[in-house]
Amino acid sequence: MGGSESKTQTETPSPEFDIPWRETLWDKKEVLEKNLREFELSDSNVKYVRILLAGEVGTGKSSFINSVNSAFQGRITTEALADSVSGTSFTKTYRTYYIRNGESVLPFVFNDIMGLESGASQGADPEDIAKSLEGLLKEEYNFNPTNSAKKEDCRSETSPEDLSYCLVYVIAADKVSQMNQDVFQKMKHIRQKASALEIPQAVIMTRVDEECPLVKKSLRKIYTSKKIKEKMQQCSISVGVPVSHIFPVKNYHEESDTQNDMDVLILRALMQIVQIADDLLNRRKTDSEKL
Ligand SMILES: Nc1nc2c(ncn2[C@@H]2O[C@H](COP(=O)(O)OP(=O)(O)O)[C@@H](O)[C@H]2O)c(=O)[nH]1
Ligand SMILES: [Mg+2]
Repeated sequence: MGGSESKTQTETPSPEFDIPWRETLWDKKEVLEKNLREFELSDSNVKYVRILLAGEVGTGKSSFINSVNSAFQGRITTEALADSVSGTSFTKTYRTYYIRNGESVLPFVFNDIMGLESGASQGADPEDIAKSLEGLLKEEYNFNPTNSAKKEDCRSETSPEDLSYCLVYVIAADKVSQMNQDVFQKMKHIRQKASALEIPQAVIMTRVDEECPLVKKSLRKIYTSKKIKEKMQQCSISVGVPVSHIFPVKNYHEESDTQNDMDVLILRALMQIVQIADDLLNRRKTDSEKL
């Protein structure tokens, strides 16, 4: 009914908000970095808080760990070995990534868990993810999609450093729409486990440059891009994490030097996650003092 005609006459809405909906201090990278380097955990008996990264293969988990390390070292590092051909290889071994800080290491560490692929024969067994939340998986454990960890793969006793203090879902902005029901089902299972353990949850939304041309051109458009906000809202609904706990980043993937704006988003996301993790550490400390 003349719909197409009237459509061509209406102005296409701008892809951009006039003002950013989240404030970002683009020129405060040094302060952010310093605050993270000097971060003191609320329990001085605990050396570090463990952050568990979970997500499908190819979402940028390894790239995020590398990007965090690169931001602190001031040069591109690839210790966590991101796969250049996505979708084919998995992180099969459970290992801890430390970030060097001069002679020492920073008070937060990462684990990258094998993909949350759909289908029973793919990805880590949700039981294994539950075990890693509880700090039970031994270092160098090899994930196997058809079996969960056996007794010999698990610790009989855990120290506070073995436990996870934040569960971070890594989701690619350009793949949110294609995420499969199976994956959400697995996430739901893990979320229930994390909630039972009172472990806070957050989302790192990667590949924002692939999703939005404005952002590809300038990362500073991250919070004025309507597309990115829409993706974050979509993530929030599907994963069940509030938008306030979703942090969009662009990971290092083809750059040869570190860049201020990429570092700012990465360090800001990290700061929020470390604070959330430390809140749990603080609660556990207070609870144990009450006993
Ligand atoms: N353009 C772009 N590519 C990314 C970003 N993060 C990761 N990648 C690429 O996405 C692919 C998968 O990343 P990877 O870290 O191996 O994912 P993992 O399987 O979750 O560990 C690699 O080709 C990365 O270079 C990003 O923020 N932007
Ligand atoms: Mg990986």
